[in-house]
Amino acid sequence: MGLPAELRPVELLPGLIHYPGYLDGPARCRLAADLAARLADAPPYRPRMPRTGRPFSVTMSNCGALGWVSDRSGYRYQAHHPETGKPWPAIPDLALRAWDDLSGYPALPEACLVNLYDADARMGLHQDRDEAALDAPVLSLSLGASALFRYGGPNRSNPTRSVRLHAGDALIMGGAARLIHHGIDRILPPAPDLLDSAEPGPGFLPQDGRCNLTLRRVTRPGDAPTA
Ligand code: MD3
Ligand code: FE
Repeated sequence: MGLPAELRPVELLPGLIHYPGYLDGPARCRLAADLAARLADAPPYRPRMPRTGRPFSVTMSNCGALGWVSDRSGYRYQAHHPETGKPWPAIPDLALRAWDDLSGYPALPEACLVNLYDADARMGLHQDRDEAALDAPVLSLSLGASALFRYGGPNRSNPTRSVRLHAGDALIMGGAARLIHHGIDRILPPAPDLLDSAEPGPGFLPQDGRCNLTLRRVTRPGDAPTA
């Protein structure tokens, strides 16, 4: 017996592990409710690309001691919301538990980036390398609409593949996969056969929208925090 086939972890690449349906319905519901409260305190805002100032198609917020932000001056981690100036709210407990369960990393995550996609939003192919703790994996949790996730290799020219990410899926990117290129090609429309049983939206998501949480260790454990 063991796990049903659709719940078995799949190693997409060495270090890139997909856990389909990692969060069950009640867990997704609780995480969404937690998140709704956090986002009331730290409202999603629309980041801009460095230099050009071009707006992202996703909106973002963060939880945790440090949040990832982007504006005309660049990408960085900072302790305060760029619009309210307030510290980011705490990382939802369920997300911390998932980190404990899946990361294998001996320190807590410091950042939980919240990406909100409407049906037309996407995220171009990029690497995550703004963290000093590149020995720590990145953990992603998906809520809401499904998405087509694309992943390649450490060089932009490496071949890419894609996989669908659904609500409740977890993805861990560590080791050899930590610096691979990746992105979200598109948000998928709700499956017609599931329309009746579709989960009620968590409130903060637009119709047919998607939410992704990425948990990261930013500083190397033991390093003095920077001002
Ligand atoms: C592979 N987010 O926030 S999560 C991001 O669904 C980001 O919102 C996407 O890429 C999203 O930076 C993809 C999956 C993911 C996250 C981080 C990774 C894959 C990764 C870091 C390294 C390699
Ligand atoms: Fe990324």
